[in-house]
Amino acid sequence: MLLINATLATMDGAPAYGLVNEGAVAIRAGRIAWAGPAADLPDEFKLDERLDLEGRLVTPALIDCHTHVIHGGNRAREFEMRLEGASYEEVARAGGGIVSTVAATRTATQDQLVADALTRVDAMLAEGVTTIEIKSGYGLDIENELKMLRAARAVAEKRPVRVRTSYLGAHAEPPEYKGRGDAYIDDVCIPGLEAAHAEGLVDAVDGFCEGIAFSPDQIARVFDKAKALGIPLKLHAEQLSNLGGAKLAAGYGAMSADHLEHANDEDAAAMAKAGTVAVILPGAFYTLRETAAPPIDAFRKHGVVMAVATDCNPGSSPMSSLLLSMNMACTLFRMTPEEALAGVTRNAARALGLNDAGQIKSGLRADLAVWDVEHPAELAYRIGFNPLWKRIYGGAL
Ligand code: DI6
Ligand code: FE
Repeated sequence: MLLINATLATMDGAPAYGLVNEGAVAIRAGRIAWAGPAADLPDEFKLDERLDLEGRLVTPALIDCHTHVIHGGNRAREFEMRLEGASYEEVARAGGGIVSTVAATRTATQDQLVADALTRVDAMLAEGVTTIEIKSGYGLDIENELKMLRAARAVAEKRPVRVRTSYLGAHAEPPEYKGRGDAYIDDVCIPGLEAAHAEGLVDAVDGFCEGIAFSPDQIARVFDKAKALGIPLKLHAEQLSNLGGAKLAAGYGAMSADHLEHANDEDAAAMAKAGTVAVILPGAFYTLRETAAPPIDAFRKHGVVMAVATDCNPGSSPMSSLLLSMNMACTLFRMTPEEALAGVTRNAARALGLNDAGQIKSGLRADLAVWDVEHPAELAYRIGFNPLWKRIYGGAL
């Protein structure tokens, strides 16, 4: 298939979105065979099947690189409590929060979890997403962590989407291990990781390094096991306080450290040195009415690669719109629209360790989004408006 009459935002690292006016994209066998100005199109790519985009904008398809889209139930009641004045941490300490989603996730069947998640996944696909990262972390016992990861894999069988899983056994202490975090890590989290890995369910290992979750020492034990198994790492770090999670993640060569509202200049320097991507999650900042913003200037100064994601979860970010995340990253954190678009394409791919997506470049997967807009800044600019015209997944419309 040949896309003609296209404006391309290639996001290939060239300045100004890598914009190409009057561009063309040739797609063969699910890959981008050629992309560039139509005037330069070689004869061998003048394919018969053509799609005239009438000047519309083509970007790499979007990648949501941090979600908890598989979960049981919802936390609308907790939303009400927080509006009445309770903080996220108070709700968590009172047995609500993550632990209440754990109860709902444990009682749901795998099929129910998938069906429930598909309503949110469909909203993401409708905005041009073709790759979604999905975490476990609401099972918190071996069987239910496996159930969540199997449900995540099943999403990719039900919909045309690529799923990357992250094992998040170190998300919270389940009620039966309350106050016994070390025992939970040894008895459940690490054996659960081994079991999930043996079943081919784990693309990355994640953790929540926080006062209401696990300490850097506890996370390090999970990371040591992941390293021994050869699994790449990610970490929820410095979301509500600075415990040294970003430095820990960088020290282990993690693919990403996520949230980072309380990260500082030193953390940014360590992440830059390690090539650890900063995943910015404005939906959680907004929902929890946080006041400390992630240190975007420090990330820029040190050259930390920045991604943007929804953090779609029932508590701190009940949001399934990646376009809204882009808008929030700009308005709340003063990221530029170009940084936001790179954050959900090229840099999101990097946060997942994918080198075959996130840019319009020959050889990469033909995962593309066609938008009814004139300029790529419009994608971050409008609020609650979806200008997607067509989504192309592996070369198929
Ligand atoms: N940080 C978050 O924002 C989510 N998990 C995490 O580690 C929140 C998960 C939840 O509240 O259910
Ligand atoms: Fe998260």
